[in-house]
Amino acid sequence: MSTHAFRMQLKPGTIAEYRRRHDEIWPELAEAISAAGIYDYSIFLDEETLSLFAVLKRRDDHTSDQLPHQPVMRRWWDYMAELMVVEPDNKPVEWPLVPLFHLA
Ligand code: RM4
Repeated sequence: MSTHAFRMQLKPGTIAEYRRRHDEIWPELAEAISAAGIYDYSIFLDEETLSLFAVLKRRDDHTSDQLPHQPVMRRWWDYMAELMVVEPDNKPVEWPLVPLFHLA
């Protein structure tokens, strides 16, 4: 297992809608994420900057590289694109976060 973290960015005025859509996350998307070996996945919001901090765990045999090729992932990204800063193909821009400290 390893912990992976990255930052994403919301567009102004989207917090409530972003939260609502995640409260109602599509079961088939949750299943695809879980089948890729990802678990304990949280997203935190900095209300001042609208930065989103994603923190998740990946099994050693995870296949998260394959997730962008899954139709359900692409549908979700298309659906979320109006709320987030995205790449030209609607994948959210992900800025890496560097691990600095961990107290187990
Ligand atoms: C986020 C973003 C991420 C996805 C989560 C579930 O808004 O689309 O890529 O992993 O939702």
